[in-house]
Amino acid sequence: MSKKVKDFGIEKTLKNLGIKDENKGTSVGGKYFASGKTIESFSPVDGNLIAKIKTSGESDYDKVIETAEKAFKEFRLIPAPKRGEIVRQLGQKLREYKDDLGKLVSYEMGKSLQEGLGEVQEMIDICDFAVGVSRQLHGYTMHSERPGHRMYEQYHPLGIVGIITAFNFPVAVWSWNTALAWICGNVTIWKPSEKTPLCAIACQNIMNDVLKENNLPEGISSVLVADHEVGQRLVDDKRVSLVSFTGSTRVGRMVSSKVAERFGKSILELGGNNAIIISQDADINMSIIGAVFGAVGTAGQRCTSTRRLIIHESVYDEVKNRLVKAYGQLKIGNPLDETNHVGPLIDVDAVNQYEEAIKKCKKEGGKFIVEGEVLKGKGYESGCYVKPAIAEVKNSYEIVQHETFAPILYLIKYKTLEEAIAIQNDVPQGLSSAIMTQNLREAELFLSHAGSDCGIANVNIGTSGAEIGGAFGGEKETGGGRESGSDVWKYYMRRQTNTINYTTQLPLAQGIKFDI
Ligand code: UN1
Repeated sequence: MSKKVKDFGIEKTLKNLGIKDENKGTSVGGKYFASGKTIESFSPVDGNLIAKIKTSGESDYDKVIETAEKAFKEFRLIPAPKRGEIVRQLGQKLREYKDDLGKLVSYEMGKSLQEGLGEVQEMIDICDFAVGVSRQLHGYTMHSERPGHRMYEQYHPLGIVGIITAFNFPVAVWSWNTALAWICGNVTIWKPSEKTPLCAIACQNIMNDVLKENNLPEGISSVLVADHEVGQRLVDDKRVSLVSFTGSTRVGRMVSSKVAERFGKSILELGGNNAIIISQDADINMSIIGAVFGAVGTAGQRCTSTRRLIIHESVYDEVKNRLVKAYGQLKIGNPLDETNHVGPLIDVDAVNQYEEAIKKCKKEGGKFIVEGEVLKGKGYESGCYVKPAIAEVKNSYEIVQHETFAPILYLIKYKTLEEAIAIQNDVPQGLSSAIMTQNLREAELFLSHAGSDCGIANVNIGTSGAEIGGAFGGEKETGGGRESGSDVWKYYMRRQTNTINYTTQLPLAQGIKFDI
């Protein structure tokens, strides 16, 4: 471990979170298994090996599923508000571990410490939210068309919920799913990204304490650090009632069809290609802040990152010049150092994709007004640091239609708002969108049915940084799933309509007579 990183207290953080030099990749409650191959987690911050993990093998998988099935039989009998109490305790522990977990997220994934802490805050917030929802799992009551009958609907737990997450939000996405899945009476099995296994092990260690302190069955919470074949087993397994998948559109397409084939349920959070429209009536200061944070925050690796700016021709040059100036002031470096704005990409593969995208963009005619570059030299030894870039493009370029998980921002000029909205919608993805305007008519048109086709549409804020209270997700190739707030809990339950006859007759519906 380098001296620099020692200064940031990583060693202590790992110890506090129960991360050892060698870890076991499967944990069912407090029971650990590890019959698979060993993987290593390197930090993109300094390129150092953080720890080794012995992954889950074939035989571990069945043990996990069987323990989860057993736990479900018990857990579903616990009243929902009592399950909420378990989630409340998790939220409490996350408050205690916020600094450590936020720091681990920053060190293993590479996002800024502030964003790492923000991610843990999202976990705490979803726990609070889920505790409230645990007392509100309500269905409608309807008036029966038959006399002396009562009709209503209720929601029951599903069973095992499989959660497959990406590296970019290595802890929060688990919590959005688990907090709701648990209050709904389900048990969860988490298959985290192989790029951020230690974040997952740390979360599981925290949850293990909650389960132990409450004397609850171990199979309520499991983590499987394993390769994609084990992920595939979760997807194909009939015993897994719901698969919540966050990742690329390419993999999401396979997950979706495989789960549908066996009539399972899925929640898909796939790629985004998010734009901000900056109108002639925009507050330009706010627009610049929103655009820069949206494009370079998390080094452009959020699914909600701002990838396109659609700018009115009358303010185009002003916005462009101010962006160039703002990008010139960005400090790129160790994300644990709070004076830096931009940290590294997750790995060298991601750096290659960034370079590839720049090449493609230039080939299609894109004009870079802020050139991209892979940074070398002191502080950049991991090879994962890149310069955020800006290019003037046409929306129709193949590369602009594609989500590149890197800080490359595309500028597009427009004349009328209708044209801007058409450009904003003219991509395969439909996650997040925004308009910067002080004009009510423009804002309302953007939010209307003739406006943005995305799952998230904002006015005078950027595309990223969604609050947990709203339903999070998007349309088209983003997959149609919703996670976290609002009434999303319904995805984690099965719906049942009940009709009760409290008379001595058996009248049939639709006026049908059946006399014997
Ligand atoms: C993601 O990138 O997968 O809106 C999720 C945001 C965060 C969530 C992003 N709350 O940027």
